[in-house]
Amino acid sequence: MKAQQREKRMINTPKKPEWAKDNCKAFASMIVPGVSGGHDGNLAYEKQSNLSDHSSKQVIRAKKLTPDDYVQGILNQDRAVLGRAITLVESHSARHRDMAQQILENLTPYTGQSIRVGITGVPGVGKSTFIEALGCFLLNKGFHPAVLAVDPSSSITGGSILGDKTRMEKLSRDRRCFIRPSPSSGTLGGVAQRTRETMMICEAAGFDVILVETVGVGQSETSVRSMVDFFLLLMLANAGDELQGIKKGIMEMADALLINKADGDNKLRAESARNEYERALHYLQPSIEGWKPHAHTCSSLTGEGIADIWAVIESFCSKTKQSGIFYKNRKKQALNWFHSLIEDRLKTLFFQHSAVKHHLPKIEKAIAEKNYSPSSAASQLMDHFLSR
Ligand SMILES: Nc1nc2c(ncn2[C@@H]2O[C@H](COP(=O)(O)OP(=O)(O)O)[C@@H](O)[C@H]2O)c(=O)[nH]1
Ligand SMILES: [Mg+2]
Repeated sequence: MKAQQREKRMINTPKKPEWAKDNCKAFASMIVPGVSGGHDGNLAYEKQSNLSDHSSKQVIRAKKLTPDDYVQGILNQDRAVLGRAITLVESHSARHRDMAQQILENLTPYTGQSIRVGITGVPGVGKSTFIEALGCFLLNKGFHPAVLAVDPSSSITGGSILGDKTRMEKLSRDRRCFIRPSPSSGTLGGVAQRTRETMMICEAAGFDVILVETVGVGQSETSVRSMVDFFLLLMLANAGDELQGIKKGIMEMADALLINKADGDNKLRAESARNEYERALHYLQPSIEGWKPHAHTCSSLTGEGIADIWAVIESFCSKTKQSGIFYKNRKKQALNWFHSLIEDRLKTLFFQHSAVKHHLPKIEKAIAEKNYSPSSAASQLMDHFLSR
């Protein structure tokens, strides 16, 4: 009876899960009593013999893992620990984040050995199909690819890469490959940060090619560019003018252009588009010092051109490693990441400050009504922040 009352109370009391963001109020479900054991990345299903019957029924009890357990599990390529470590990285709970930081800190010496490739292009260009083709090619060559995504819109779409798993059928079934959907909520900065951390964990677990797909349209290209060695832009032959317009800025970030769907009737068109893009590239500033981007064609459906584009990526790596640019870029990326983390944290600290929260609405109103100049308003708010 007592247990029933407790259960009823739990069901009727809305509860915000620990991993949720502070400002999140609404939840579609409530916490209901479940099996014993916690949530925070607990692994290890401890088998317990059933007391009363002879069936092989097992009670699943989660065992808490220490940061050391996580580190060892990841280094031992234990996929269950890997998945749980990533869940920890993606959590919004301060306790989980602290633990994740500790794990990442210990894993740092084991990271950085992979080739990091970013893949971008408009929706429908064939990114996921291309990743399936390239991933299978890499598996055959003895690599262990991991596929990640940066998709700030996935809180709306529900994690696009999951839907994409149908396009990555072979890869998602292969145990040598690891596919992780984008973290399901947060700002672009937050999503990108978690993807970076997930990338580090994957590297420590022995994945040697990390393929990062940009899913959201817009700024995710810039964040993916800033976390990969090689940035590949997939394009279509015969794309409309307005599409090419959008692409100019992104074209400047790319280390290679790849006209996809060069098959069947489209093959000739793809070839002439390649020539056109090759001319356009001539006028653009290369993104990486000492590397001249070129346009290529491929068919992710037939696999034609996949080996060639991998050869381009390998040649990029060997050339830039030889010149030292590869390592210089990695260092630059790490420093930029560090600075953007500091900026993010300061910003959060500022806007969460009680005096700032108190004065902000009045000051904003005064600016809107032109009673106050934005610069003196900013100074005043800063004084409030620093005074306490
Ligand atoms: N003919 C042809 N179709 C392709 C090729 N690559 C992708 N597609 C098709 O294009 C559509 C969109 O592909 P998808 O990989 O989901 O694109 P994404 O949105 O960029 O990830 C699908 O119907 C694919 O089958 C290709 O190389 N050739
Ligand atoms: Mg896709």
